[in-house]
Amino acid sequence: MSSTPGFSLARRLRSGETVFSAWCGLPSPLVAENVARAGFSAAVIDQQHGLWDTATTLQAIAGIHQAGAAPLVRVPLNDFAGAARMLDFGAEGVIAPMINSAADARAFVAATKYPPLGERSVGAHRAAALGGFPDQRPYLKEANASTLTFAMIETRASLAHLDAIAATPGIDVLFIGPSDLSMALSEGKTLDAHSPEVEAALDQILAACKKAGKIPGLYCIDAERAAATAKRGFKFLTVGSDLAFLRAGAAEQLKILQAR
Ligand code: 3PY
Ligand code: MG
Repeated sequence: MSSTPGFSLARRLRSGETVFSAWCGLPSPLVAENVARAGFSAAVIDQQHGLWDTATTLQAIAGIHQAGAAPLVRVPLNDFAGAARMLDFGAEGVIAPMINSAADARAFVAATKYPPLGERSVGAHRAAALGGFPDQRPYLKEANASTLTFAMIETRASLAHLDAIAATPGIDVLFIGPSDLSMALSEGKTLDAHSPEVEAALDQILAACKKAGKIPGLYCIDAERAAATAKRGFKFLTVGSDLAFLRAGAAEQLKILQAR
């Protein structure tokens, strides 16, 4: 348990630090914890396309926290109530897919930030315990600043309303989903997270973040991509996935055996 109460990821990102995060889709708290233990600053539990249920998510949040990383949860589409619940479970941030308008952004903030920013309902007993607070009152005081909302930019509509989404008070990070964005920008013809159209959108989103004082984030297929886009100015970067790490590790060992 950390000696100073509270969460640190928001502070690190707000101070301009670059943060690399794991991404976990396998519904195993122990896998997520061990990936985090490799040294990532954060780990995302992906409830949108990953295989997590409520009980495994609850355990994984504690395991990732115990590993010294910040637990984050991507919730399913339009599940803002679920996002608030994940913050109550102790997530340091919540990622909402396909935020397509200022109204979407406001609804996300309403569910996940306490008054005066939003209308998050009080009851964060588990989050307060994980944060090392004696009860939820001190957590309530700092939760708007020390937990993070990630609005995913991954559709044509989200690009059309980019400045309004970025300007929404209580939205902390604009997080790009490059695969969905590539499908949207190619009218469904190409799934290519590194397409020229996506590359151009990255620059547009970086500029919107700069203008609005928000943190730019990007889903990256691997460490090469994360390192290259960190140089371009992205501050929150996810790296590969637990499944990809597992498959790559197994394949590498077999390759050695097959070469003999
Ligand atoms: C995307 O690339 O669309 C994502 O949502 C990343 O998982
Ligand atoms: Mg997506």
